[in-house]
Amino acid sequence: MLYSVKMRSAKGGAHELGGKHISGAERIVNQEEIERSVQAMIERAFQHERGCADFINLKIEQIVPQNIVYIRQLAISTLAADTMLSGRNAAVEKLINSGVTKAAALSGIEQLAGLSESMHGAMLLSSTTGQRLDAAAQRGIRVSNMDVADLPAYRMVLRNCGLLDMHVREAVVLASKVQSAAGVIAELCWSDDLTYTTGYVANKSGYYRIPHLKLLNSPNGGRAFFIKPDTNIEVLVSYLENTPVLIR
Ligand code: PML
Repeated sequence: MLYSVKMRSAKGGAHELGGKHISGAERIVNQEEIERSVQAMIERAFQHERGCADFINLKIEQIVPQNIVYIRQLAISTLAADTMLSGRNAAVEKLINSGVTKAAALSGIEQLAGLSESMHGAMLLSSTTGQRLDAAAQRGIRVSNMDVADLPAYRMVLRNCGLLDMHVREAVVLASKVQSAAGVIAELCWSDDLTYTTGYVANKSGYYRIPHLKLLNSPNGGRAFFIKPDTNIEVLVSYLENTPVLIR
C-alpha cells in the first residue's frame, strides 16, 4: 500500500493564523518509508533558509491504488542565458515554440514579475491572450500528490546531469505532472528563494532550465501554466491538485 505524506511549516504560528510559510514537502511512499520521510521533512522545517519553523502540520493518508496515474519524467536540458534579459528572451522563445502566442508569453512574464507577494500556487493563463483563467487569486493552483516511483534511480538521473539540488528535484516532478494534464501547453516558473535565480519553461517535450530568470536577492517568484482557452478548468484543477501521480 502507498501513502501520501505531506508537511507544511510556518513561523509565527499556523498559516491560517497569520504564520509565515517556511517550507513544504510531500512524498508518496510505502508504509515502511513513512517514518524516514517524516523525519526528513521535520529536519527541513527546522533548518530552512527562511528560518526555523514553530508550526509543523503533517498529514499521512493511504492512497487507493486504482487512483494512481503513472507518467514519464520530462527530459531535462539547460538553455544558454547570462543575464535576466537574455533569460527572459529565451523563455519567451521557448513558450512560443510550445504553442503560446508572443502576447501571452510576454504577459505571463509580466504577471509573474509583477507579483507583489509570492504565490505558493500557480496562475492558469490563456495560451492565446495571457489572460488569467482561474479564480484562485493569491492562493493560486496548488499542484500536489505526485512523486517519483523510484527515488534512488531519479537521484541517479539528476546526479548524472550534475543537478542534485532540491529545487530541481521537486520542480521536475511538479512540471512532469503539470505537462501530463490535458489542456496544458507550457509552464513558466522561477523561484521566490532570494538566491535562486534559475527558472524553467516546461512543455510536452521537455523541461528547459534557464539561468537568470530573475535578479539575485529578488523575493519575487511563482508559476504560470499556459492552457488552451477551451480547457475545462474544474477538471484540470482537480487533476493537478488531487490525482495521485507517480513518475516512472
Ligand atoms: C521553486 O523552487 O519554487 C522553483 C524551482 C525552479 C528550479 C529551476 C531549476 O533549477 O531547474
